[in-house]
Amino acid sequence: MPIDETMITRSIVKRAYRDFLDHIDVDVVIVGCGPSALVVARYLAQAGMSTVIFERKLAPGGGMWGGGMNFPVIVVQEESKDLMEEVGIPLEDAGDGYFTADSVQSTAHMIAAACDAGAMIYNAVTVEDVLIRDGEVAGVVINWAAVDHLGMHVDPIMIRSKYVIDATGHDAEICCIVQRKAGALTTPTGKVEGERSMTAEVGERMTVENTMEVFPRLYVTGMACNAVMGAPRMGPIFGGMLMSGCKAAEMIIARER
Ligand code: 48F
Repeated sequence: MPIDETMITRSIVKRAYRDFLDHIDVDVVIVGCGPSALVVARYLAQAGMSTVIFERKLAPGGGMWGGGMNFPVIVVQEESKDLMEEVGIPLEDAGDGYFTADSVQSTAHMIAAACDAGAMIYNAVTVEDVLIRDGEVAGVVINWAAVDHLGMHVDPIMIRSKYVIDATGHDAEICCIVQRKAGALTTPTGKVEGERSMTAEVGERMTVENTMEVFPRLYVTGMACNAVMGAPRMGPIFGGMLMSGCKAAEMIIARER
């Protein structure tokens, strides 16, 4: 068939505008697209909630691609094995309740599963602020990551949502913004407490325990939970990240019932 270049352009622009218009007012915005975001997005989309992820980098997947020090292998523990297997990730039994997976294969499967469930992922988009209405988080303010990167003076645009999830990892960026601009979080000091040094066992447990609503309609998942609550990091064991995403989805779905 003869190829018309303008048909390529027209097809991209038509579909991109249609999809973007569908994601301006949604149930859930997830900021950051690491492993915890991919789990929570999949469950929320499966539950019928309109769910959009904004990820600053070109590649969604956060810190999962790199395995441990770029050896492309991650570890999960027995309790989170199902969350890997249900999206078709092959696991190897490493003994004593530990399992390994290829980090690239795992990330690819998790991204595909979130998209297949109906979650929309926008890559190369930075969330730079939130909307606050009546003391609650009510959406986010976004811009192209390239605009942010180049320091161009271009005003952002706004997305409305019933819930925002901070899945930005170690920096807990959205919680930092909310604490600075909107008031106290439900942390001991009302502020982001800051992540503590590596203790894998405690870090894994606390990530799940710290998965919560930290400001009205702002939830936190994954590594950001420990950054916000002052708990340790845990390195390339990923069960806590996955279980945290699962818990955040359960909390929001239960609230919607
Ligand atoms: O850090 P990250 O992978 O999130 P996570 O789900 O997983 C943590 C693990 O990867 C690892 C670990 C495992 O034990 O400790 O670190 O908590 O992914 C966070 C994503 O958020 C993006 C960032 O580029 C990364 O891909 N991000 C951060 N801030 C913003 C953002 C922002 N303001 N707007 C958009 N994306």
